[in-house]
Amino acid sequence: MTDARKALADSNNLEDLRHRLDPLDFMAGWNKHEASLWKEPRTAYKPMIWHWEDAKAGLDAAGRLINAEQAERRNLFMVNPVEGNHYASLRTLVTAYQMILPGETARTHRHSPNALRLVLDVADDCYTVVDGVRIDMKPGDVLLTPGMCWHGHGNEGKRPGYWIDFLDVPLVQLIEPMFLDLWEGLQPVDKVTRESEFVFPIEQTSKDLAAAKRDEHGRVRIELDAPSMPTTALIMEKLTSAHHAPPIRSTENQIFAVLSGSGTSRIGHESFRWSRGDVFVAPSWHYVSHKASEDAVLFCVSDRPVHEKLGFLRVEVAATM
Ligand code: GTQ
Ligand code: FE2
Repeated sequence: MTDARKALADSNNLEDLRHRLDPLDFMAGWNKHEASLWKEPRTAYKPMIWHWEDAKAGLDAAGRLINAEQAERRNLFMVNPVEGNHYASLRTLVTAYQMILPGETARTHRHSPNALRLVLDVADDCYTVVDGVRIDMKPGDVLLTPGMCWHGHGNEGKRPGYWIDFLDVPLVQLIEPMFLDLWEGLQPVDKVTRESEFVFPIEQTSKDLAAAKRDEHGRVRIELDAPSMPTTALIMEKLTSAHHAPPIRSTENQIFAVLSGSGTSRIGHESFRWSRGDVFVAPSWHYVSHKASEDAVLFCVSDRPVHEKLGFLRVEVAATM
C-alpha cells in the first residue's frame, strides 16, 4: 500500500479522512457543500420577455454595420440573465431574432442541434434552403431544420426579412454531442416548394386553429406534428379575451412567441405584457397563464419530448376557486 493510501486507511477522525480524500478528488457525501437533491424543481432561469421593437431596432442597426458574410447569421440571442450564462434563453433552449437584407445569403451549414424558425416579417423571395429544397417564407410559417440537415437562407426580394430562431443548442452543449459542418456559400437548389415536411405554412395553421376544439382546460391549441424534431414540441394556441385557462405548471421549459394579437401572461409571480413579435419564456415548474386583450395566437416551443422520453414529465393544474 502507498503511504498515502495507508494514511487514508488509518484515518482517525472524519476531519483527517476528509483531508486525505480531497487530493484523490473524492467528496464524502456526508460533507456535501450543497444539497444534490431537492423537493421540486428550483431552476435559476428567470421568466423573461424580449420585445420585438427593440430587436428590430438592433437588427436594423446591425444591418448597417455588418453584412451576412461577416456575421454568419445576423441574429440577436435572447439571453437569460442568470449568473454565468451568456447564451441560453432557458436551460435547454435558445431563441434569437434574425434578419437578412435584400440581396444577401446566409451560407449553408449543418449542425447536430435541431433548429426551427417562426417567420415574422418578410416580403416575397425570402427563403431557406433545407437539404436542397428552397422554401419561400411567409409571415406565420414555421420552418424546420432538423439536426444535421444542411440549411442556409437567402433574400432575393426588396425588403429585409425577419424571423425568430429556436434551437436546442443548450441541451446539446449539456450532453455534448455537438457537430458542425460548413458549406461554401449557399447549397444549390434542387426544388422550390411550400409543400414539404420542413414547413408548416401559415395557411394550414390558421385553418387548423379555426377548426380546433377546446381541450380539457378550455385551451384552443394545435400541435404541429414534427417527427423530425426529437427534442421540441411545437404548439400554436389561439387566445380570445373571453376565455382563459387556469395556471398550469410543468417540468417543461417553454418559449412563447407572439404571432398575433396582444395580452398579458403570468409566469410564476411575474406578469408580462406582450404584443406581436415579442418572445417570453417560462422556465421549468413556473405556473403559466395567458390573458388576451384582443384575439391572439401564441407559438410555443417546449422541450416536452425530452421530459416525456426520459420519464420526467410532470404537469399540474392550479386549483381554481
Ligand atoms: O440560421 O442557421 O439564430 O445556426 C443560431 C444558429 C440561427 C441558422 C441562429 C444558427 C442559425
Ligand atoms: Fe444553423
